[in-house]
Amino acid sequence: MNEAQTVTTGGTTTGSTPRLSTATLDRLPPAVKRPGYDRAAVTPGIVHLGLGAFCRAHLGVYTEAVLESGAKDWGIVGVDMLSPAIRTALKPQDCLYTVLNRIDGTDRLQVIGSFLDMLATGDQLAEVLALMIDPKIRIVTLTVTEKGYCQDPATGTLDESHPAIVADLANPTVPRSVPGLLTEAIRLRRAAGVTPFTVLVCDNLAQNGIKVRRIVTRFADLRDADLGRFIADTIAFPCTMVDRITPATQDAERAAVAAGLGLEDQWPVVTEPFRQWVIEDRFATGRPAWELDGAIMVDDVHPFEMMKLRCLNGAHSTLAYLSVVAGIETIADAMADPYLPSVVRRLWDEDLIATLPPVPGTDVPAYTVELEGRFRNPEIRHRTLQISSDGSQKLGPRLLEAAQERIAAGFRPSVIPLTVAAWMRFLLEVDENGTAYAVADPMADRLTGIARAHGGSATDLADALFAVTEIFPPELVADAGFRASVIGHLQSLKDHGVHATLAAFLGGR
Ligand code: CS2
Repeated sequence: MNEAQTVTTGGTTTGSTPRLSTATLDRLPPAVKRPGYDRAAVTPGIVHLGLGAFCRAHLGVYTEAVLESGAKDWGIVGVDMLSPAIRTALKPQDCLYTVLNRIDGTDRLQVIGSFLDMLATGDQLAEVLALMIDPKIRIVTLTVTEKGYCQDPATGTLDESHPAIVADLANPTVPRSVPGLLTEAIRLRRAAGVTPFTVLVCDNLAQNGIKVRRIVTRFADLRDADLGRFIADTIAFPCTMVDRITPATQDAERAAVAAGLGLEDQWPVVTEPFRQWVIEDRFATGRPAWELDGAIMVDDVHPFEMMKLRCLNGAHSTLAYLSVVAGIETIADAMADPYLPSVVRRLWDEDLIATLPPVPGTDVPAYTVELEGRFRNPEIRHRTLQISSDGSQKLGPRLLEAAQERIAAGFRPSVIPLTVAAWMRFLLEVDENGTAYAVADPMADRLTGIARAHGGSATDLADALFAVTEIFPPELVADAGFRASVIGHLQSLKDHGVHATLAAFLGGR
C-alpha cells in the first residue's frame, strides 16, 4: 500500500482506538516522549515546503529540541505541495505525529509537536502565500526532492521548458512550482516591506543552496529582471547536508506505533537512530539553535555534502538498481546478499573516496564502515524500489560527476559503469523473476520508451540512453572506456543476470 492510500478522508477514523491529539496526549504511556513545552505559546518562525516522511524525522526532530529548550518563536508550518494527503491525515491530530526508532527490537517512540500547522498548496495557496509574507516567518526550509526544483539535472540550471515553469511564468501570481512559489512569496514580501526570509534547502543536491539560488534567480529574472537582481542581492540560500534514512511508512509500522501509544497515529515516521545535519551558518534574520541537538554549523558544507551524496546516496542507488533487477526488496536484504556488500565496498574504495576533499573531523573510510552498519539495519525496511525512483535526477550528483573526475585524473571508474548498466537494465520494467514494476521518474515516459525500442541490444540501448544529455554529460560518454564498460556490464546483466554478473565482476579483480 502506498502512503496516500492509507489516509482516511476528513480525519475521521472508524477504529475503536482513540486518535493522537492535544486532548489525548496525557493518555500516553510514560515511556513515550512527548512535548514538554507549551505548544500553545509557540509561534511559527519557519515555513517548510514538502511534507514527506524525511522532514518529519529530521527538521521536525531538531526543531523539537529547540522548542524544548524554551525557544518560543521557531514553530514550523508544513506545506504539502504534491497532495493534501499528509495535511489531511495530521490536522485532526493537531499536527502531532510519532517518530519510531527501533533499536535492537525495542521500540522508542517520540511524539513531535514542532509542526504547529499544516497546509496544502493545492487548495490553500492564498493562505500559504499570506503566511510566507508574515514577518514572523524568517526561514523557508525545503524537502521537495531533487525533481521538485524543476532543474535540468545535467547542468543544475532551471529547466525553462518544464511544464510547471511554463505555467508559472504565464500565471506567476498563482504558482504551482517551487521556484514559482518562492519567487512570488519573495515579491510579495518585498512589496509589503518585510525583511526577506532565508531559504534553507534540505535536499540531496550538490551545493544545494547555490544551485537553488541560481534556479530561483533565473525564474525571477524571466518574470522581471529587477526581481531577479533583488533575489540575487538580498536572499540567503545557505547550503546544507541532511542525513537520516527514513523509508515510506508501512501499515505494520502504523500498527506498532498504535500499540506503543495506545492511540492511533495515521501517519507516523519510522527512522534510523543516526541523524546528521551540517548547515552553512548564514542566516539573514536569525535561526533556531539547532546545534543544541547536534546540528553542525560550519562555514563550508561542501566536503560533508560530497561525502554523504556520493558515499551514502551513491551506494544506495547502486544497491537499488541491482536489487530491483534481481528481485531483492530492501536495502537490508541487499546487504545480506553474497555479492552486493562487496560491490558497495569497491564503489567506496575504488571510485568514491579518492574524489572527496578532506572532511573536517571525519575519517571517511570509517564513515563508510558506519554506512555499512546503517544499511544492514534490519529494523529499517527501506524498499529498493523506493530508492530507484528519479534516477534521471540522482545519477549525476551521486555518481556520474565522480566518474568524470576519476577519468580526468587518469583512472578508470570501477563500479560506477556497473551501476549505470544496472539502471539501464532497470528501465526494462521487469525483474529477473518476471515481475513487472513501474519506473518512477519525471523522465519515465521517455526513458522507458527508449528501453522498449532498443531493449533487444545492449549496445543500442546504451547508445540511445547515453544520448540523453539531461542525464549524461557529453564529456563522460565521449570516453570510450566508460562506454565499453557500461555496455559490457549491460550485456552481461541481460544475458546472465545480476548474480552471475557480480560474481564475474568481483572474481575478475
Ligand atoms: C535515498 C535517500 O531515496 C533515496 O534516494 O538515497 O532518501 C537517503 O535515504 C537519504 O538521503 C538518507 O539521508
